[in-house]
Amino acid sequence: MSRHSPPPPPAKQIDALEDGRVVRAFGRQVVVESTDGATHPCRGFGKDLRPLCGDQVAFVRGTASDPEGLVYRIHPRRGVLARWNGAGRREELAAHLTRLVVVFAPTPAPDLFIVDRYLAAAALAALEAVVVCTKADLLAEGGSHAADALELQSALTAYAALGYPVFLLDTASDAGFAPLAAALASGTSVLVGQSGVGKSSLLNRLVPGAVAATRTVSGSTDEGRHTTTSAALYHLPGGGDLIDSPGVRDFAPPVPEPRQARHGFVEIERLSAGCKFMDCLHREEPGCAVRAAVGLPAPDGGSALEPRRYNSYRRLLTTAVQMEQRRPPGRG
Ligand SMILES: Nc1nc2c(ncn2[C@@H]2O[C@H](COP(=O)(O)OP(=O)(O)OP(=O)(O)O)[C@@H](O)[C@H]2O)c(=O)[nH]1
Ligand SMILES: [Mg+2]
Ligand SMILES: [Zn+2]
Repeated sequence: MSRHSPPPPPAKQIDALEDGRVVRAFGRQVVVESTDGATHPCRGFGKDLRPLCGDQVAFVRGTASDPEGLVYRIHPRRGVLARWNGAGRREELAAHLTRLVVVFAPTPAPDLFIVDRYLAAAALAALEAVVVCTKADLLAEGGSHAADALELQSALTAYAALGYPVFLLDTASDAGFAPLAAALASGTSVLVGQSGVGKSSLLNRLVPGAVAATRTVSGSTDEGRHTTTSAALYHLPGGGDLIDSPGVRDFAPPVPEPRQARHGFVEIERLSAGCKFMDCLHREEPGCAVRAAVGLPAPDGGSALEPRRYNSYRRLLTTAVQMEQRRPPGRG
């Protein structure tokens, strides 16, 4: 029996089983949306059943005497966002995703390594990804982060050159929201990024009537505080679903084995076809086409491989090697 299949529900409940989707999850407490659009507070049946936001489930509604419904079964997951948690284990965060919306901003100080790792997570899980730099108002002339404008613009240009749709927005103006909504109009997207970059503010902007809590003190540098504490799914008016997720301080996608780290970086994946050895990890190996390309000009005027991206790859590779060494033998 798979770990998602607890004992079957009592016979009298089987008739009442229906399919739904988890639109909010906090531990074992979840909210399930039935196919008629109504929402039902539920909990997982048995202590091991942990539904995720986005999960497709079979559940039974609550009753007048016990308003909490029960989720009996989680249907097979695909399109999963997962991370390596502090204990070095793979932890799944949201399911049935189509794409990641990777958000950064001039404040809190952007960590493009985290952006790169989310983009790697998307590629490793065969999800699409878009990149959003928000709080553009702070970059404008006279804005408090005008000095960072060039650097953030060039990061966006580099992501666009890699093929990612990029958006520069601020939640106080309308510009740029229609193209972003169009990019999210199919499937399920999830907002990810550092805490305080403005994910919930974007969500409130894209979903009329949504009241996702946002940090009240603008520009607060209290990075330890996470305003959003659990993932929640909303429906976009122009189509598509959007999940708001809690911000992070750091993030690492699970890489099944070190040689797969390159799959997370489109340009490294492409360049590695030219390496002398098929299992090249692009470190010190002779005849490595990836290392040879670092900082070289590309035909389009950019760089064949940005030194920062190569550094991101090397850091993820190091994490993958460490995780492999920590893994107990015989376990995935
Ligand atoms: N100047 C400016 N401030 C913004 C913008 N978008 C969001 N903010 C502010 O940034 C702060 C953080 O916004 P949130 O939406 O709560 O950020 P979050 O990414 O959801 O944070 P967590 O839930 O902790 O991960 C709030 O004070 C917002 O008012 C923007 O476009 N411009
Ligand atoms: Mg939030
Ligand atoms: Zn190589």
